[in-house]
Amino acid sequence: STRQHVSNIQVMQNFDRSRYTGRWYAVAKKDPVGLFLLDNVVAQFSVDGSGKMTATAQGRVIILNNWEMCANMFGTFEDTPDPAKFKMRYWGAAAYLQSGNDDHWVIDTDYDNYAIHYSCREVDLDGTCLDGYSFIFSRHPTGLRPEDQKIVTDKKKELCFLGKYRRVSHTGFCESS
Ligand code: FEN
Repeated sequence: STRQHVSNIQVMQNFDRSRYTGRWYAVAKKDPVGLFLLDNVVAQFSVDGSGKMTATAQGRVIILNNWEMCANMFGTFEDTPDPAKFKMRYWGAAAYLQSGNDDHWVIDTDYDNYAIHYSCREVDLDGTCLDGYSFIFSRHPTGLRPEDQKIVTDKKKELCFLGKYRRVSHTGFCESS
């Protein structure tokens, strides 16, 4: 397969942010370089009265001295001319969590079962993605339905992240907080 130019990646057509609201369970992720969420990742998207999208995310992290913590992250989204492409400013509830500003693209979703998210942080001189991350989300805590798995595999190939995803386990670690 050929390497994909970030600018050529197809995103969700006519993305409808209100249908995207609510809870999404990460079932797989491709990690970026550096600090991130380990597992038990659950995201919650909202749209406020003025139509602005916001989100929260939880996930397990291991900080100094092997302390397991549940990280509570917040994100606000800035619109772009493409309705499926956002700029996300994110930060953590705790000071030790890194904050940043990432692209946030919705590649594909049926709103009711699966969603494929993509974020390239660093584009190489040749236009391909050098460092980025991606989440496969499900509405179901049990994972993707068999009928959605082929769609997701095809999209992973398009993003050139096939084989780089890891399953995200849900052990209930973040459920008490
Ligand atoms: C996303 C969608 C919903 C909203 C948000 C999302 C992105 C979350 C990100 C999390 C980053 C976590 C970090 C953790 C960290 C896309 C799910 C907001 C981008 C950076 C450590 C680990 C160890 C340590 C310090 C900090 O900072 N972890 O010692």
